[in-house]
Amino acid sequence: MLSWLTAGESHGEQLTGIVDGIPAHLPLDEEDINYELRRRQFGYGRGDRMSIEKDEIRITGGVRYGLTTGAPISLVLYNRDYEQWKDKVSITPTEHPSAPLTAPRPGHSDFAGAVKYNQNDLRNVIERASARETAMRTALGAIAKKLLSVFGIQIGSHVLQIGSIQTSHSFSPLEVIQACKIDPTPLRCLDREAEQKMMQAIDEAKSQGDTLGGIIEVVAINVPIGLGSFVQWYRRLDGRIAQAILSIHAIKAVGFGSQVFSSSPLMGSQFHDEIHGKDDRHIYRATNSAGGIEGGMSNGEPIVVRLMMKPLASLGQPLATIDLETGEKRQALRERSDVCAVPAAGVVAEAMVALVLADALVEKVGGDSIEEMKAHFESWRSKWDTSI
Ligand code: EPS
Repeated sequence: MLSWLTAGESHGEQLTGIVDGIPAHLPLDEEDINYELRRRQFGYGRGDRMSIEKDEIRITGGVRYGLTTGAPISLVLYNRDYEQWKDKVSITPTEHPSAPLTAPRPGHSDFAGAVKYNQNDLRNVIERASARETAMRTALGAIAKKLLSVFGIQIGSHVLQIGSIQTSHSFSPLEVIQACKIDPTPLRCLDREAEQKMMQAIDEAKSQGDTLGGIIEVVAINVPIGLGSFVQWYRRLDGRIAQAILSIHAIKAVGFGSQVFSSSPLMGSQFHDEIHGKDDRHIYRATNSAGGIEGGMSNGEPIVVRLMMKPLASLGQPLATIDLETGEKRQALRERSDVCAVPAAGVVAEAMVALVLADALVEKVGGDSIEEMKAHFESWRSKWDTSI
């Protein structure tokens, strides 16, 4: 229903994005997207690159006089760092190419990417594999968020753990959404005491030339019942969200509901969410262990997704590797890196969840214009209303 693609390299001239399938007449301006780009750039633990980049989108197609036209929407994001890298990433052949990089970094795409694409300079892998690409995903996700907001669906995220430091209690989806609307805290963590400790842990890791990962929770509220389907494996909403989340750089695990990474599994009778009714059409659950998805479909409860990010693989103190040209033992090449990008990954995960939910919504109540979509949405939702 919706399709989206990105192109461009980390230090190339620009990132490019296209999303196709957004209906006509959605109000959209560059600030809607820039707001999300600023959220992604922010966060304690980012490296020097973030002081170079000031991400600002250009919409180059699919919008006229502030409204989408139904055509593919194309986006451009310039890399400011390109000025310093022009020669190293030149599109045209150059007389003085930079020396090839041949010492793959463990944990990165370097080794398998070089073998797969028959590259003898790792730069040809690193540039596209870089997490810089998530800036464009965030921009595409901002358009999906704008579409979802017309139907009351809102998405937010917060940080639950960095390194070994965890938040001391959980927060409701509504609290998470509200917190995302006000000034962000340094790590986008709702437990201020834990956040201070997390910042200390980041400082310590930085002083040791090391990196830290963590756990993030993404929530979506007012998701209507019945997005996704149980009838084919590839239509299941949880499967679609999981694939989208795991495609984000450095994300190693994903699950649904607040129990998902818990070390003490509950009995079935404790785990599952009993069904209650307020009146004949307002069904609700007192608990949400399912994370808002049962049988591959949204069940009307908030969608709760948890994801685990590994510690970044670019280390100040590089690990052992083999030089692919000489076969000799070496230390992995040192690239400039962030110490911790967990808060930024939360914003990227919101974008990916938004794209999947927008895709599933268009599939369920699609139309070529917002007016058509709204009419389909209202007639379908009039049966059940679970909005909060
Ligand atoms: C990244 C390495 C760093 C990050 C970058 C992702 O970039 P550089 O090598 O230029 O210092 O800052 O992330 C971004 C540029 C971004 O916008 O998030 C990597 O190797 O993936």
